[in-house]
Amino acid sequence: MPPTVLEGHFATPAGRIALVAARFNGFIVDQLITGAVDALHRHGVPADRVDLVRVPGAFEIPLIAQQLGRNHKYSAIICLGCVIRGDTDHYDHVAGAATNGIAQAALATGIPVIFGVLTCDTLEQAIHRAGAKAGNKGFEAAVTAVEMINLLSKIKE
Ligand code: INI
Repeated sequence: MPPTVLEGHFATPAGRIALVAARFNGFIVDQLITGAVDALHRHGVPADRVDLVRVPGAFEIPLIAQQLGRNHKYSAIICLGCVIRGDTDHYDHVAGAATNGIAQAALATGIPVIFGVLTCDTLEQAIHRAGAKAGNKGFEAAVTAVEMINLLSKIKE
């Protein structure tokens, strides 16, 4: 007897979706936003059900994601940013805080808080992941949000 498999489908999810996007490295992050909005639209979520919240940098994403999650207005929150390694260890602190904080926001609020933050060694790597050679991580983050909303609703049935 095979196990019962529970997984999220890609049907249009109910509710509003928030994008929390950093302004730092904005020319990359703007491409992630475009990808996320495109993926949501193609999964049946029109732009008027999407709110875009801008924050200064990736470091600021977790607090805002957590606050948005707490007000129960959104089915999912998609976090978008781009951290690029420099000459010092600043990168490690910003990327680490964003990564841990976003994971914590999901656990603290119980709603999907999706990690769409690029952490790259070079600008070229970031460009490749923002709509060039390596796809668009904003698009992928939005598809993950749709799957997770549907999975959460299924396991609550
Ligand atoms: N913020 C980013 O989103 N990406 C970066 O690459 C970055 N670097 O390299 O410094 C960055 N720094 C700013 C940081 O997120 C905060 O906005 C700032 O430290 C104020 O808290």
